[in-house]
Amino acid sequence: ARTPDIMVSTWDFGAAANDAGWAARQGGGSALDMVEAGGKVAEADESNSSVGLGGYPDRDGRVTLDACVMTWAGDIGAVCALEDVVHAVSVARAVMEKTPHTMLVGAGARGFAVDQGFPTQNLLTPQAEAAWREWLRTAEYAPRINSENTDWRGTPGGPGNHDTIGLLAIGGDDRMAGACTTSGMAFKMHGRVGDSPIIGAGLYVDDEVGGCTATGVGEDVVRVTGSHAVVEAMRHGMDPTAACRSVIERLARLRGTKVANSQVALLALDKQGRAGAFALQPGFTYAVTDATGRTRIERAAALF
Ligand code: SD4
Repeated sequence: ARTPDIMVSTWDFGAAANDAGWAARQGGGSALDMVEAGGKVAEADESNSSVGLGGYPDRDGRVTLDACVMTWAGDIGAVCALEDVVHAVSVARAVMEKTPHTMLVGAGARGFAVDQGFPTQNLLTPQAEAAWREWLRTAEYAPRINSENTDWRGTPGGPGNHDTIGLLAIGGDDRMAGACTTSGMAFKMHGRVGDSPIIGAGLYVDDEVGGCTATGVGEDVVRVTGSHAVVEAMRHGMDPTAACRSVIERLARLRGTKVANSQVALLALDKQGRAGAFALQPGFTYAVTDATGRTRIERAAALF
């Protein structure tokens, strides 16, 4: 029997993304259309300081976006350090659909996007610029993941619930797709790339098994190729929550006290339509929209 439509995405603001994804599905869109539509909502939302427009810049004041997409067929596309183009998820999709390659970075990604007709704009909002200038005053230009005065995202005061968005959907044709899009760590070194555009780390989809997406400290997600590890755990029989938990526990064993103040959260959806998540730290939430079209916010359990 086919799995009813379902869509999940990271954090509370995933609810608005899921609404857009659901509308895309209602309009006859595929699972890929669902996750792209959802990612675009977060990218266009200026109040989200970790994705797209309004994303906090790197330490040189440049907003650089990372994104990827993956389909049921194993098609993948990604962009890293994309500047001046808000819909990084759509550029990632274009890399997948319009090039023989799977990843474009920096100036090459921007040039490709412009050639494809994507509009350019300044992504640094006054609010993000003010946050960066404030950071410059005290941070001594030192890139850092955690400190006593910043939250685990490196953001002074912390953006609360605002973070990278990862999305997974099963569309009416019973096929799964996923997307992940971010502006990365606030005030990172120029050129730094985290997990979000890395297939296997920030996102992985296997249509036989299910998919996973990650948020949090990208450096730590990459260490365990978090999303692929979760999918493999599900392949060997774990449910989504247990699979996410097993990978978080493995990261904690591997890194010990080095991850004591870091956040990594994993969100998985299996091919039966079961969603689950697990995080290093408490506070990770995700949005689930089920076949009735209703969205609920779930709170993940955490190791610490
Ligand atoms: C990264 N995982 O670039 C992303 C960022 C994130 O704001 O989730 N935090 O490491």
